[in-house]
Amino acid sequence: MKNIQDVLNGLGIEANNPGVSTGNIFWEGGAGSIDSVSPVNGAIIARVSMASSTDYSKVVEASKKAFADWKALPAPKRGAIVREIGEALRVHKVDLGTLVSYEMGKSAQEGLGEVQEMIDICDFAVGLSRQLYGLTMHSERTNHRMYEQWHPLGTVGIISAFNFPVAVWSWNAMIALVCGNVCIWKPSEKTPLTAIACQRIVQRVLQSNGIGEGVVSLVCGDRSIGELMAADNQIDLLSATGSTRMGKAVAERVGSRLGKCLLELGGNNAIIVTPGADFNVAIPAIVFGAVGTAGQRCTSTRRVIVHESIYELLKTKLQQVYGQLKVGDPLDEAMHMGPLIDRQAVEQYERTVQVIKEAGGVFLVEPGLLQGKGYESGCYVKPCVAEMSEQLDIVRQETFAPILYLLQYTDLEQAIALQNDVPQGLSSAIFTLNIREAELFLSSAGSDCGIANVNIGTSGAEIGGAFGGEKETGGGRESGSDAWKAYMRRQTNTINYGSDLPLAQGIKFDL
Ligand code: UN1
Repeated sequence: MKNIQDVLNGLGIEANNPGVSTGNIFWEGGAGSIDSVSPVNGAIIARVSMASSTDYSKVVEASKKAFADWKALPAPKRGAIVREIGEALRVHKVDLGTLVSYEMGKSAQEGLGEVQEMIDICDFAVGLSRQLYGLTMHSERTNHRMYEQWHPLGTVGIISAFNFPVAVWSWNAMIALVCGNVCIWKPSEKTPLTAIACQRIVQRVLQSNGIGEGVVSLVCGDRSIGELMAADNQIDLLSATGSTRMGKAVAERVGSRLGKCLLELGGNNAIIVTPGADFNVAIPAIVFGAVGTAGQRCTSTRRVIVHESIYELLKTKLQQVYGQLKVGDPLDEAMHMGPLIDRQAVEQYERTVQVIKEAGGVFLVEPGLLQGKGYESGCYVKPCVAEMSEQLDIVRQETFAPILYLLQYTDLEQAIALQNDVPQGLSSAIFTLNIREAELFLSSAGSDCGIANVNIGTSGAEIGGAFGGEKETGGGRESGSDAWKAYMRRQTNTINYGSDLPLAQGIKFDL
């Protein structure tokens, strides 16, 4: 594993970092500064200055100026720039992945995986830049042609969360860019350094291609910057990832100006394990889903709904596997799980554990705070499993921590009802070798989530599909498939190449 100082040097991170950038130009924000603290060991990694409202206004102004030139560049040429960003990410993959692990706390493998996800979305976006297809329709009128085309929106604001500090930005930014938009990123205050590292990587690509200020901007700032974005008519689309509480505030504010937003909020993802499930795939899927990223993915597995006939067997297996899990320094490849993001997250974990106990939940794998050597940051907790006799309120809430709930079912309809009976609707899975069970789960009578998998866990989606979910998850779709349409405006065009003016619906209007 590389020395952290070398990683920071390789990414252009200094002791004090300007937190505002319009692409090539970086400047000190006027709203003080924050320290980025690693949950791995509690060390201050570096300092970042924060944007004031004046800084924000300057960035928006630059983005508005940049839009005219950027959208005039043919889409495949925009794609060629994104291709170079993908190449630059390949070069910096290890450094950026390591910084993701160090600043956020996810395992080294997951840090690398996150950068791979960025590279993949760049590749996807490059192909997409030649496939921003609209439909052609047959007009009901003689000598008329109808078609639709997709135009860029303008400035896309991106608010990202700490758990995927760089990948979720890239899903939005790379697609937005090939679609002809300019973008402004407000990263999580908990992970500003990975954002600065990305901006530096992009800066070099923009510079060498002579792309001016305002195409790709960064504003490190607190929630007041997010509020400015939500209220700002000049933000043509606001894509926000985070808690349901944040998403509701964004949706209300953006809605009141009839603006556009794209929300990717909380999940409360369940795996249904049927009597015929193959435990060799089900068990690792459950455990990776529950403890990967220390349970801090939107797609983390929070509930396992198990058929009564295999309940005891599954319990024993889970106990065995949890007993082997190693929690510690995520940069150490031998560890399965790193720390939570900060002590507030630990307090939330402890509060949830307390509520589970009070509600009569029985811990099959005990929770607890890890202390002593290697755990000095105070952010390490034990992944735990609680048996619940019913789906109580606490189970229906999303706690961003490695807490897994076990529930029993008797028939599949009941399991599906339990799985759907939560406010969130992001990801879901069933483990079965029975085609009737699988198809019922995937049918309209089955899972109500944006993602529904068979013999695959709830987390770890590929970029090629549209990512997002229903209900309190916010309804947005990002990443692959035709999610790009949210970043463009559709225009329907009807052209009359004849010398008469027939009206639609056969209406007569004689002069
Ligand atoms: C998130 O948790 O916000 O499917 C994103 C996954 C990842 C992305 C998760 N590819 O788990």
